[in-house]
Amino acid sequence: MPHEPVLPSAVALAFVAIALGGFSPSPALATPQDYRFELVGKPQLLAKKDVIQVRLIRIVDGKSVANAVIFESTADMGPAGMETMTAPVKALPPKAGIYSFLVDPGMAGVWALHLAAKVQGEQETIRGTVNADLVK
Ligand SMILES: [Cu+2]
Repeated sequence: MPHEPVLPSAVALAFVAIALGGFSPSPALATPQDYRFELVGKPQLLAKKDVIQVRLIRIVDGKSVANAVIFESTADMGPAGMETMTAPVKALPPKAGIYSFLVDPGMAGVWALHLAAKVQGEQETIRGTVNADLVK
């Protein structure tokens, strides 16, 4: 029986371990370890309101999470230096990993959409923010 070389696969595994372990998320992420929210496309106008679409990305594999429950969504103009200016946000039904929010901005400009989500198998709440340029 030929001698099976085990070394190559062991080396490959070690590389994977180093690649995963060496990953350090940027300090700007609201959820330090595993996830981030990402804007999808440009916000769309709908009856003088804006529809913002986001995806929740699992950083380690870059895949979008389709079964998150986003239970909190707020908007403010923090990115434009107006933290106290808020806007009503209505969550729309999610579709294929895309989470949509209807925002009624008091003025045009860059708005922050703050989100809090529960993901199956994760103990902690996932929090994040996306900035979106909204029109009025
Ligand atoms: Cu403002």
